[in-house]
Formats: sequence, structure tokens, C-alpha cells
Amino acid sequence: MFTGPSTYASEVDSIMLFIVASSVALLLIITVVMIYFVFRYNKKRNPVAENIEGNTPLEILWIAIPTVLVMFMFYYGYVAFADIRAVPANSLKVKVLARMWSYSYEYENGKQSDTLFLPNGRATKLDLISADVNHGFFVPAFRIKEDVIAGKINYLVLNPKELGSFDIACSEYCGLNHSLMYSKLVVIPDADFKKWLSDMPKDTIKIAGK
Ligand SMILES: [Cu+2]
Repeated sequence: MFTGPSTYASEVDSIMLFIVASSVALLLIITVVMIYFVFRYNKKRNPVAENIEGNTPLEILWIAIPTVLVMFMFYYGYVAFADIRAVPANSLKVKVLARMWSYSYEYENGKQSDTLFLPNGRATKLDLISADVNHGFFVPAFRIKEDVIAGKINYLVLNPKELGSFDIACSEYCGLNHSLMYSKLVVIPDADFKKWLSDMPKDTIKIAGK
């Protein structure tokens, strides 16, 4: 129901709205019933307390409703999560190299950049590599955040569907200049991207060992 720079972003926003709306609805229902009970069943009106032994249909109901509700939350969350883990066969591949305190990107042909240029409408698999400590690759506009773990290659799939420039941050405290660890994701038309990618500077050096 939302629009965003990726399918994933709109899915996350819809799930978020669903969870917040059901929480607010429950809060209101419980509060209203609670206040009603305080007045209706106070000691003045009911001098003699009455013991209630239980109510099976009611107990089944208050187990069933929350179970169905959390299963819905899990299902929609999982469907969106699968989007960033499933790698489409024709995806572009880019290595994200995080280090204290910057990001750089390496494409399949060896081209390197400090800005993550991606073609619009095409899935890209990002391999997340850390040169030193743990970082967090975070693209707020895409609602995506993934750990960049030292000694392990993590990944996620970005699927932009809107042209534009978006912030990339580090979401995991990684030392002194962590707060300055910003980079840009720039989504450009596919044809422009192909042109940009094939335009190689002569002195391109591969990231050692990666
Ligand atoms: Cu960092």
C-alpha cells in the first residue's frame, strides 16, 4: 500500500503500519475494558467478592486471536525478508568493502567507486566484506540494514525501482569516526549505468585478496 524506492521498502512500511495499528487497537480495547471494570466491579457496588472458576470459550479465544495475529506478523515479515535473501539469477554483483571509516564498492569488471551506482529496475547482490571490525550496512530509504562481519562474507539483495540518490550509513559502532561513515547510493537508468561501468580508469587496482 506504500510506495518507496524498492519493493522491500514498501513491504516493510506496510508491515510496520499493520503492527502499529493492531497494537493501538489492542491498547484502546484493553484500556477501555479495564476502566469499565474498575467502575463496574468496584467494592462499593460489589461488597461480596465472587470467585470465577474460568471460562473455556473465552480462554480459547484469547489464545487463538493473539496466535493468529502474531502468525500474520511473522508471515508478512518473512515474505519481505525473503526478498533481500533470494538472489535472482541475473543479478548484478557488487562487493561492498567496509573499513574504519568508509565504504568502497567493487564491480565484477574490477571497477571501484566510493559511491554505489546501481541500475534502476535490476536486482543487485551485494557481498558485504569488512576489512577490519564489524560494521552495519544501512540504507534507510530502502529500510535495509545488514551486518558486515569481520572474517565472514554477508550479503543482501537491493532491488531499486526509483531513480535518485540515497544515504548509506554504518549502523554499528565501529570506532572514533563511526558517525562520519556515510556513503551514497545513486540509482541511474540502466543504459547510463552500463556506460558508467565500462568507463574504466587505467590505474584500477583490485582490492587485495578479495
Ligand atoms: Cu562502521
